[in-house]
Amino acid sequence: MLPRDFVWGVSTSSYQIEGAAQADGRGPSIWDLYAKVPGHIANGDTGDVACDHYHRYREDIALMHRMGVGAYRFSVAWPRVLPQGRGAPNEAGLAFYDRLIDGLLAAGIEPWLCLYHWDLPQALQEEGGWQNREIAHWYADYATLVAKRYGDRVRRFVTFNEPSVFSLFGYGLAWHPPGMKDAAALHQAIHHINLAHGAGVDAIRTEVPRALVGCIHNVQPSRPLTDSTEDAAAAELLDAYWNRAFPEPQVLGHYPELLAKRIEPYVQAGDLERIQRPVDWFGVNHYSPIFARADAAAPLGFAWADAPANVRRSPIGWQLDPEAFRDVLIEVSRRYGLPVYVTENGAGANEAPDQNGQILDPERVDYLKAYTSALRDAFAAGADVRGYFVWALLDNFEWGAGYANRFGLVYVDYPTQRRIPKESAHWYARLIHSEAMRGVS
Ligand code: IFM
Repeated sequence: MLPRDFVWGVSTSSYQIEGAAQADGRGPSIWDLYAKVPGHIANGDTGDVACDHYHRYREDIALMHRMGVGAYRFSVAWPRVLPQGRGAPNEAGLAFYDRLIDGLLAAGIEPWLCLYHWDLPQALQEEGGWQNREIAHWYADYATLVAKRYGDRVRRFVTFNEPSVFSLFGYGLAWHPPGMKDAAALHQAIHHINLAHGAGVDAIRTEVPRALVGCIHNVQPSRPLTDSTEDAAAAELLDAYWNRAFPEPQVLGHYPELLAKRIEPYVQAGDLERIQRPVDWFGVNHYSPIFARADAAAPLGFAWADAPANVRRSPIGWQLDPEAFRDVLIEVSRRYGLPVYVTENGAGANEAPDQNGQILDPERVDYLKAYTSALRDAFAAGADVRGYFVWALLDNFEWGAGYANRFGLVYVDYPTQRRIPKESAHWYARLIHSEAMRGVS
């Protein structure tokens, strides 16, 4: 049985839901520019309006309140509070997160504040972005600003969401901004993100001694596409970039063996101590296993592969394997020795309202049932799992897929911005309610 204080939450991120891209002095982010380039995003979608959460956050808090969630993980848009990435803060942007945090607390929902979910200020990209070592200082200053402002009300701070995704997709595979396929740039970025994490942990602790700080890592088994030895080596390398390049230096104080030599040119004396700062918990995002195949022509020597047709897959083609989730939780808990929170898990689909205007999403309900049951199995096997957040509260801007792939518990009718809780939202509310009622007579 899960502990009584187990946290049941939902997650979102700034660029994916806020919209209001030019409101109240927000500066441009790398995603604003990248999304506008034809061919980058399905259907030419952008995050300009998204779910208009910037104006509708009260309604969104009410939705969470009705669902009964205990915690909400959101991210602060760095360019909304520091339009140039550093220098003068934007009071109107800061005030938005005051309103959001106050609204959450009034509804009895704990805010989990993430500092970085990929929307780097464009002004910093123009100075080299994650390739510039100075960014660790820019990031620490930003972390200080945010911690100082909200630390009286927020205790849970996240330095980064999925650093391996935005680094590999942005610098290795050219699927995200800055759209590069350059091994050296990727290795440089990995190291500077790790330095920023360490500097950010220190900055948050200086401002908020009671803070509980963590970083969120996607952890997913990396599988070879075929039985060939080349594909096996490709999967091992993808595993190093995807599952290890960040948690190992941050928590264990070293880079994975397969990457150490590649990153070495960017490492200065004392850097690993700067990176390995004490954290309070470990965030795991997990959806499915991932696949790799050898590709001698690719800058990294491997290519990302779609899940093969002979495995069970979700409507958007991701492998369904709850046992892999269970094993990941057991392994992460053992390996890193920190309390584990599942900060994202959920299912993508392309559903639409039925003739009664209801959203029936049985595949998502089945997914959530299977994955929460796997989580219980991991806990029973000794994994120190303390919370679970569904991705996502709302349908939202799903990066390269635009609005085509829906992950929300709540459906968003984009033309009207009407929110409709799906069958899965009702299921999640019942689960939370029954957990809360456990042992209450
Ligand atoms: O939407 C993303 C989120 O931004 C990061 N983790 C995976 C989700 C689904 O693809």
